Amino acid sequence: MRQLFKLNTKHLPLIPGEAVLPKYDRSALKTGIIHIGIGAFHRAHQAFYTDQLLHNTLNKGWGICGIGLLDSDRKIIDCLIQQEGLYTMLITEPDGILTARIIGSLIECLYAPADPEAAIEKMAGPDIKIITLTITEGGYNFDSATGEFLISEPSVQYDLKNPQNPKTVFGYLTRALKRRMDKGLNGLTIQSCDNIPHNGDVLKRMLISYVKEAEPGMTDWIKQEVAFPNSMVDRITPVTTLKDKENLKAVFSIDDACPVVCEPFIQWVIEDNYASGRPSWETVGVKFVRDVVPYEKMKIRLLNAGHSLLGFIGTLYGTGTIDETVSVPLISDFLRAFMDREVTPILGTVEGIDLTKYKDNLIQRFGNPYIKDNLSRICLESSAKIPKFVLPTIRENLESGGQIKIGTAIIAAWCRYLELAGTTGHNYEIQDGLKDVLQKNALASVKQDPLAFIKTETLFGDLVKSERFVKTYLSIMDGFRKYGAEIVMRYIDQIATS
Ligand code: CS2
Repeated sequence: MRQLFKLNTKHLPLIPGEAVLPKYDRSALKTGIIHIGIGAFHRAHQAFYTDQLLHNTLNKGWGICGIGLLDSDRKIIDCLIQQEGLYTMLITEPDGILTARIIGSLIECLYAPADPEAAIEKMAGPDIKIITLTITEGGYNFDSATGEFLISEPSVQYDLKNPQNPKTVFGYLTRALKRRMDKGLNGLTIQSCDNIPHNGDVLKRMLISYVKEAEPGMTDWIKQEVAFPNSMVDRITPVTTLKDKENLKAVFSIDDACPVVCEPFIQWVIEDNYASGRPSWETVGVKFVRDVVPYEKMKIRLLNAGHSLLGFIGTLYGTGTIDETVSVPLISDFLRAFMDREVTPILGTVEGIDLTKYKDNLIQRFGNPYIKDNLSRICLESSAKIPKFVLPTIRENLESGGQIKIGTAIIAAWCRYLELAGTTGHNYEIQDGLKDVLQKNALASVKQDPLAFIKTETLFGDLVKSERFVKTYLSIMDGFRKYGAEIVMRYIDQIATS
């Protein structure tokens, strides 16, 4: 039996040679970045890029402070505090080779609900140059159909009435920015790292909508002093399992209560628009560009939409993980046809990217048999994902006369997935902020009005007014209900003729 080392600063030098360790003096680092939402994705992505950067002593002002705003963040924050911010990133190559790297860039962690004032003061500190966010696609609080900020949300209303004790990211940021403004500090950069088209622009619009209500005198200062770069982020990061933790013990002698697992691929493309300087992330592989739009469009429409296709179709077909789903030739052909026929024609050229290779590589990434990415992770919060990942592709194709069959099949599969949840043989649960509305409308589309699901206006807007979309949707829906996912995929061209 190997000797195990509980992960903390004291044990770092004792960990045997196979794991890559932070070789810089963590006690000499200063916090220059705050990250809100320190889930697995941030820890496998931005914190890793920053960890590489910190090996150069010139960068010691760019340590990260992780802040959790949600009750559900408490567990991970407690765990990271126990481990003094240290955790392991476990990468599995498609051939099964494991690499473990202990990440040292997270130097402080705060659970904001326990002490909102401490979190606000931290964000208003003079050394803080960048606040980054991974708050999920749903965290931006806008109406998917209109793009408007949802000011009437109860948590937003609560923050407007309790500015010193906020709950939402908008309440926290506003309070911290106000303090920076009052102290006469310079502005900073607030950077979204979520899968939303034009994520920086969206964040700016949402924050300013909130500020107009909460602190109307501050909007000009924000427009002048705060930068909101757009960025495209990419690394597949499944939920960590007990087995991953056991592997870490068995192979690397590390006893880590909160490791992250991820694929080898990583990408971050950012618009070079910062208010108070930035780390030289380009030295560790980040790409800075003038316009990130083509990159984010390519990634969201191919990878994230591809994931959603696999999530719903796989669940209906009976598979459990992404790699298992994409290993069914019928499904991977269906996915590839979606990418080639419906997405590629609307992407145009993306500088420096060979789209055919990008798609080949995506299917290989999905197929990595050691990345057990559960379909349940992919399907959760689909109401915040589908309007950004899939619907814009259908809309653009409707406009240009392009094909919409497979995109529409993703929507029909989503409805079928909702209808079947919890029935015999379909033992899965819906996890979605709009669960009740979604299920109600999906079930109503079986019994009362066949269009009830796609009439959900906050998701689909006026898509239901498109005759071609409705006709395609109804025939595919009928195919799913009568014959199932396999037949729909096999005969999609015959089933949907419009
Ligand atoms: C996934 C993403 O949440 C989802 O549906 O598509 O989390 C995906 O794994 C990442 O964006 C990969 O970069």
